[in-house]
Amino acid sequence: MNPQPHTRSEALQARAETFFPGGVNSPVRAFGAVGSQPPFVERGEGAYLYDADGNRYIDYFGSWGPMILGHAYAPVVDAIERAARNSASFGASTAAEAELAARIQQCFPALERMRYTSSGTEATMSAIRLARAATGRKIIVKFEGCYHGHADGLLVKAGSGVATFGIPGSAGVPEEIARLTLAIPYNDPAALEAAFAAHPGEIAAVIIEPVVGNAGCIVPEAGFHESLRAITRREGALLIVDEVMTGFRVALGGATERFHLDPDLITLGKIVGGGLPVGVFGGKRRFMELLAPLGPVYQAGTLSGNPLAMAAGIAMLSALIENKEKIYPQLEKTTATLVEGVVAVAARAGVALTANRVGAMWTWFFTKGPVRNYDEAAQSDTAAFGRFHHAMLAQGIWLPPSQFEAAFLGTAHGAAEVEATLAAAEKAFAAQ
Ligand code: KE4
Repeated sequence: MNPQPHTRSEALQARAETFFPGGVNSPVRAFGAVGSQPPFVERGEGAYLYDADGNRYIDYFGSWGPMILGHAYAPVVDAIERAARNSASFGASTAAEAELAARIQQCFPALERMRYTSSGTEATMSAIRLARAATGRKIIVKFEGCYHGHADGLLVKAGSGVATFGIPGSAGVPEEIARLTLAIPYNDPAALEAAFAAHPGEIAAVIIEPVVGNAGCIVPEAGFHESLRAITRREGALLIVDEVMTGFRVALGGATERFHLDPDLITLGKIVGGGLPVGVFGGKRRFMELLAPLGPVYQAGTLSGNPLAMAAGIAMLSALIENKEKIYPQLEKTTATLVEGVVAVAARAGVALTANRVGAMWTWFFTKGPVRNYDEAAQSDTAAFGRFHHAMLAQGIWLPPSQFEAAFLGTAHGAAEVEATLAAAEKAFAAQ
C-alpha cells in the first residue's frame, strides 16, 4: 500500500484554507502534532479509508470511535437511507427516539432517564449544569489530561497547586469561569480528598473519563473508581462518568459495566449515533427531572433526537446488542495481538514504547513508562511519535495524528490488517 503523492489532498487543503481556519473543522484533523500533510478522505469501507489520491489506509482512529463495526456498515447505511426518505428532521417527537433509548438503557441501566444532544460537548455541558442545579454548588472537579468537549468551564488547566483553581486552557475562557473548575491528577484519590478539604460543601460534581482517551489511553488503577464514588457520595457531590469515548467500546455497557461503576450521571456520544451527531446525558431520575419542561434547568437542541441519527444509532446498537458475545471477545483478541505485537517489534528495534490498552482502545507512548497520569504521558518523545506516524502513514497505516489521542479498531479489522500493520511497524522502527 505505497501511497501516491498527496497531490489532490494538497489542492483540497489549499482550498479548505480559504474557508476554514487551518483548513479544518476540528483542530486535530490538521495533523499539527505530527507535521505532515493530512490526506483528504473520499470514502471508508470496513477497516479502510480511501483518500483523494487513490491511496488506501488501514484506519486506526475510526472517526475517533464511532466506527466500531467498520466504515459504511450496511445496516447503518440502509437505516439512514430509509429514514432520509421521510425527511431529515421535524423538530417534533418521533417514535425512533424511544426506540434508541430502550437500547441505550439495555446497555446502561443506570440511565433511568436521558436526553439527546448533537455532540459530546453538549452532553457534558448539560450534565454539569444539571449537577450544579441539583446541588446548589458551583465548583466542578476534572482530571488533568481528560477532555470532555469544548464548553468554557471544561477548557481549563490545572492551577499551581492540587486544590487551587483552574486557569484558562484556551483563549476566550474568562478567568472567572476557569476558577470554578479544579483540575487534579488522574489515579490520585488523595488529590480528590484535598480538593474537597479545600472546598467543603462547594463542589457540585466530579467529571471523569473512566478510561482516559484524550491524553492518550490511561487506565484507571485498582481502587481509583471506588474511591471516587465513596468520596463524592460522602461529600454530596455528583459523579459524572463521561463515556462519550468508552461507551459501547470497552464493553457493551462501557466502563460502567466493565468496572462496575455507580455514576449519578453518564454522558455518551460517538458510537451511540452510529457516526451521526448524537450525544446523550442521563442518569438518576431525581436529577434528570430537574430538566425543563419538568423542572427549572433549561437545556434544548434543534436537532436533538434527529430522526436520521436515531435510525443510525438504532441500527448500530441493535447489531452490538445482538452480537455482543462475539464482538467484544473478538475486539479484545485482535487489539491485544496488534498492540503487543508492535511493542515486541519496538523492543527488538531498541525503541522505548509503553502500551496502555482497555478493550479496543489503546495508545503506544514513546516513553519507557509507566504512564499512569497526564504528567507521565507528557514525558513521551513526541518527535519520535511524529516520525513513526509519518512512516506508518506512508505505508498505508493511518494512526491518530497525535501522541495524546487513543487509537481504535473495529470488527472489520482482522489478521490481515494486524499482519500488515506489524510489518509496517518493523520498517518504521528500522528507519527511526
Ligand atoms: P464532541 O463534542 O467532539 O462530540 O465530544 C466531546 C468529547 C467529550 N468527551 C470525551 C471523552 C471525548 O473524547 C470527546 C471528544 N473526543 C475527541 C477525540 N479526542 C473528538 C475529536 C475531535 O475533537 O475532533
